[in-house]
Order: sequence, then structure tokens, then C-alpha cells
Amino acid sequence: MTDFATPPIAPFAIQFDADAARLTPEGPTLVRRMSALEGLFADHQAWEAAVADGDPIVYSVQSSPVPEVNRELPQSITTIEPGTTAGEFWMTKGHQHPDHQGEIYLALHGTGGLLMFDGEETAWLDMTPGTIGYIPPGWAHRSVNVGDDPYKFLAVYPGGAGHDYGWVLEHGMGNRVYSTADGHELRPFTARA
Ligand code: PAN
Ligand code: ZN
Repeated sequence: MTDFATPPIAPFAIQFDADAARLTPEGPTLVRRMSALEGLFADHQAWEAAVADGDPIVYSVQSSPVPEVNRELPQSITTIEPGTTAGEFWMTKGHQHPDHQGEIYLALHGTGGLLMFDGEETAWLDMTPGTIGYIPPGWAHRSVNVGDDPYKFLAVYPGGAGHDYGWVLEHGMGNRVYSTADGHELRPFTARA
């Protein structure tokens, strides 16, 4: 067998229940409430009001037990609750992988979108069940729930890629995603007010 500096984990099976949007065996689950999204919505006062009004869960991420280390390939299922803050759809924080590596998302439930930004150009993919969104190396990425139901997707990513959230706070994502009478609309990024 190849001599790795850090020995890989042993082969094992993961049960993927698409209906329940669950991976078994389960690894850690991360819950992000509104207070964790400071500085991300355009309307800071509306964000503060939502934190004061029960600090709702915006999204959760359930992982399999594959570790986030170099050469391993972890998976997770993210569930974004439906909602808006001053018209801006609820979303993930968004991040850049410091070690620029690609990632795939498979949409499972609901109606979402995958917003990507490489520092100059923005890309948007509509995500409905069955869509695989491909995130190329070097593109920061954020998921947005643009529907009335929870939006759920599976992510598979290189374990050593890392997650840089500061990059998105500093550079934004190129666009913001707002609710409109007949769906959603992307508007140019504005710093928060
Ligand atoms: C995803 C994301 C997950 C939560 O697993 O980490 O959807 O989004 P934030 O990490 O931006 O809070 C992924 O892209 N992993 O690399
Ligand atoms: Zn990622």
C-alpha cells in the first residue's frame, strides 16, 4: 500500500437517504443561526432585528464521519431554511477554499441557487433536485434558498481544501439575491448599510 504521511481512514459504506436528506453513519452537525451571519446581509438593522427576534436557525450542515484532511473526500448535507431578511433570501455564509480545489453540490430538495464569485466575475446556477452544480477551483461559493421550502443539497469536497470565510466578508460575492413578486433577482453587490 502507498506510504502516506497521514494514514487514510479504512474503506466503509455511507448510506445516503435522499428523501430524509441524511448520511449514516453521522459525523458532526453544524447549526448556523442568524447571529452567525453577521456582516453578510445588506441591511444590518434588519439582521440585528432578526437576531433579537429569536435568532432563528438559518441553516444546518450534517457531515459523514470522513475527516477534513488532505486527500480524504468528505461529504455533507446542507439544509437552508426558507426566509428573507429585508428582501434578501437566506443563504450560507459562503467561503473560498484557501487551497484552490473544486467541489460538487447535488441538489436534493427545494429550490435553490449556487452563487459563485472569482473576485471579478459572478456565476449563478439554478439548483433543483437532480442538478449537480460544479464549483471550479478558485471560485468562492454560497448557496441561497430561493423557494418556500427548505433547500437541501449534498456537497462532496476535498478534505484538505480548507474554508476561508474572511475572503467573502472582504470581497463580497459579486451579487445579492432578492425576493421579487415572481421569484428571485440578482442585484449588484452592495456593502452592508
Ligand atoms: C459546503 C458548505 C456548507 C455550508 O459543505 O460548507 O454548505 O456553507 P458555509 O461553509 O459557507 O457556511 C461546502 O462548500 N464545503 O466546502
Ligand atoms: Zn466549499
